[in-house]
Amino acid sequence: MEQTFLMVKPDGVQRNLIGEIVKRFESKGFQLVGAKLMTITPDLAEQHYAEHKERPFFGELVEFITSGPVFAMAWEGENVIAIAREMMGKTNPSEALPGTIRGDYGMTVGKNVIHGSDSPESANRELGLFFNNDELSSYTKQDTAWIY
Ligand code: IDP
Repeated sequence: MEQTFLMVKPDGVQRNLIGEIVKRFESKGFQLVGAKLMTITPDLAEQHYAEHKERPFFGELVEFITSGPVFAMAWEGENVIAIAREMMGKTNPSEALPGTIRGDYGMTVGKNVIHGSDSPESANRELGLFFNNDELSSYTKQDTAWIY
């Protein structure tokens, strides 16, 4: 079963959106396998966003993502990486469709509420950056047979 890394960013935590966001992925049928409230260090932020190191907004991005606690999550399910990206909506909330998380709750690209891995490679890398193996639970939920 595929896994992805999702994270409620500091703006989402401050705006009391943790529950709403968890609810959307639970209701869809995905399974939570790990989660924690944490404050990202500058070092972890730079590793997480390494692909953007040369971009003009990199400093701003690192400053923002370390500015308060985030809610880091590992989710599991068929095709969860791509489907979670669809549920998040476009990077710029002004282009994100209503019904998506960014479309419903975001206003600017700098404060777009949620992060989600964009490929199996980044999911693997990001899960490894944020979680130790013993923080992820492998378990069978009773409703699985009613979802697949
Ligand atoms: P994604 O989060 O949808 O995968 P990426 O292109 O990987 O989008 O960008 C990472 C994050 O960097 C975005 O979620 C957004 O918060 C921030 N970002 C992207 N472009 C800009 C920009 O032009 N100005 C400020 N922040 C940006």
